[in-house]
Amino acid sequence: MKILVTGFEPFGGETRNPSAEVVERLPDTVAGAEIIKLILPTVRYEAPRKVMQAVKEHCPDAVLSIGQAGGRAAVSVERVAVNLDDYRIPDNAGNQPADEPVVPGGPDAYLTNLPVKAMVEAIQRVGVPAQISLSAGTFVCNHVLYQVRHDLEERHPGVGNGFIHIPFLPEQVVDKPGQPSMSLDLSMRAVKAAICAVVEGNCPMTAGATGD
Ligand code: PCA
Repeated sequence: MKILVTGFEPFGGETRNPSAEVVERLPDTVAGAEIIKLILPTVRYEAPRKVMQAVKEHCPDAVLSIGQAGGRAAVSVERVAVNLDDYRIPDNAGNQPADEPVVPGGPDAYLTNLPVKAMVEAIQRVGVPAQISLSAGTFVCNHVLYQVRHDLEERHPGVGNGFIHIPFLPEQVVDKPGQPSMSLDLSMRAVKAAICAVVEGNCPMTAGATGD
């Protein structure tokens, strides 16, 4: 089994993005699955385009994207992608769409086809706070989750697709009193546990073929 795991470059004035740091530090194999790593620009159209280029090149069984969700205290396994771009701040190329669809004419939403409950339970079992989330926001992360799923349905049906938001790093909140954070070690542990849950075959597209 092969999983493409993506992280994002820093955005919104931050100098770090824990999602990129987690992805860069992942081992090349988790639970027997080969891990392909990719860091995405935090840019509206460019990010999903890069994901789909990597899908074409590597033919993964699943794509798992990781992003930073400042303000959240727990690791959030996203369940829903909505067809809405409504950016609170500009992305790293200055795009700031308001009330626009991700894909004109596309369905209002997609539900992820990764085993979100098993992923949350796996993360909690390794001692890290985790929850299912029903909103990936309306910024670049949601855009990537929606657009990649849309493109996979069209061009690579059966490939799994999901998203995990992780909190700020402690170093990012030293000047943001009251904001929650999570150490890089804990976020790493969470992402590895979630990958294990995907590999363990709770994932519809891997049922009966749970890894190599
Ligand atoms: N988080 C942003 C985009 C990139 C990232 O890491 C988001 O939640 O949309």
